[in-house]
Amino acid sequence: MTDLNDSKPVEPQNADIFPADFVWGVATSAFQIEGAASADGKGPSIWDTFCRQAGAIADASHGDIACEHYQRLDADLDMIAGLGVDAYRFSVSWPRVRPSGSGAWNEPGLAFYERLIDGLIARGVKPYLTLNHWDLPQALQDVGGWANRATVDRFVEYAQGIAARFGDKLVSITTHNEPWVIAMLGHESGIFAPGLKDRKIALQVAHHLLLSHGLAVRALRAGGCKAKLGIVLNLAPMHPATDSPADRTRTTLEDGRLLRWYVDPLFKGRYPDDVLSDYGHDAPLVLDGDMEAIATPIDFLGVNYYSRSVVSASGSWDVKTNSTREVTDMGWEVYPEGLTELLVRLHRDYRVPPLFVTENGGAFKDIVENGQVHDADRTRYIAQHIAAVAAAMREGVRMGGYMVWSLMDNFEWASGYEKRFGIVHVDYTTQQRTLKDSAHWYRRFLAAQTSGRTSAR
Ligand code: IFM
Repeated sequence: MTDLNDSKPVEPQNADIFPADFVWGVATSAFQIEGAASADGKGPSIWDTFCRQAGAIADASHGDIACEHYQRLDADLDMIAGLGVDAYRFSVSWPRVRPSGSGAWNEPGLAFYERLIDGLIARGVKPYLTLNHWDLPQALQDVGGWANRATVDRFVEYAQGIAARFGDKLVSITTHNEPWVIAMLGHESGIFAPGLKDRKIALQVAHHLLLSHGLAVRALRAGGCKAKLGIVLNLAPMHPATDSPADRTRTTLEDGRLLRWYVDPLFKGRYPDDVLSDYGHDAPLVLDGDMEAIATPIDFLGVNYYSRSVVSASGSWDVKTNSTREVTDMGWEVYPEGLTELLVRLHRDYRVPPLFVTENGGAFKDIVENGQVHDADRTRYIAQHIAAVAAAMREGVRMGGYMVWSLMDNFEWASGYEKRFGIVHVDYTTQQRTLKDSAHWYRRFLAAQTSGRTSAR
């Protein structure tokens, strides 16, 4: 399966492991690719605002143009279909469809997503929609953003509006992408929008995100929505740097902050006691009924996996000096067995519905040579992680699908356009798309899967 030689066909060695209905996909998000930041009535999002803050983005860039996906929709849909994927995971820009986050809806914005969804279906690709991939309408931030409980109600209305318009056509709706990132990077460290630095606010934001997720799922179900409903978390196994009690204790706490703080409420209806007591006065205000709402059953859990974390009480473990592994351009250690470990743990410790790897991929430095990008590092990364999913399935984990992050190079948040995760290269001057070797490999791998499925029947 990890045959990376372009000239040889990829052997479908996993055709017996991945069932015929296993969903293979590619993923993107609205702000990172669409551009058209103020076209056709779109309102500003918190990321439009954040990008204007001096020093916020490494290359001082923004999302005004990005990959011009808004203007190049049809060609991009052809490109997606050409990869042979089953599904495309994309997000809706809330301020494109409801510019102020409340009040009037914006028909041209809705029409764009209608074309996207219909275009996918016409090409035989399943639409997997995410409601919130971080681009909150700025108008809602102006009245407190996710720290304001009223935003929970606005989100439920937004979810209902999208489901009413597109619900019948969608295979899957994700409420939030990576609530930990929104809460902690956006409100505690402040390195992401909206750029606040207050842990108490961050934890209230995390609670409101989880609450809005649960209430939206309830509302969509009550409205008869047929799409599968779930949430996507960024997770990583945490390993202690040494066997010392201090490192191990710290690892348990960090695991609680990243994983258990989200997975326990979703599947056990409570926050973990050890983390709650560590947060002390910063713990969020939780009202009667909130935890029951958060634990509303879901149809799938999405896992975004990139690497493990190694934790030392003193903060002294550094990937560059301590790891013998390959490291991506983000400085993240390539650690595929961590994905198996994580999926198996979720399966064993929680009553989880089918799991999807909703994002997985690597940023590597790419060189375009004669219209080709020989990204053996990225290809290897993806192949190793698909093998890690297969290993989890062999241990009994119920897996629904796997999606590469990302379809194409795009705006990598605080890193701007300097980091490239795409299996398709984007020349930001000409907007030319070039399939990298990893895209060709993925296409061949999927074709081999399909023929494996066909011949197995
Ligand atoms: O680009 C991001 C994506 O938006 C969310 N998950 C992680 C990716 C890589 O950093």
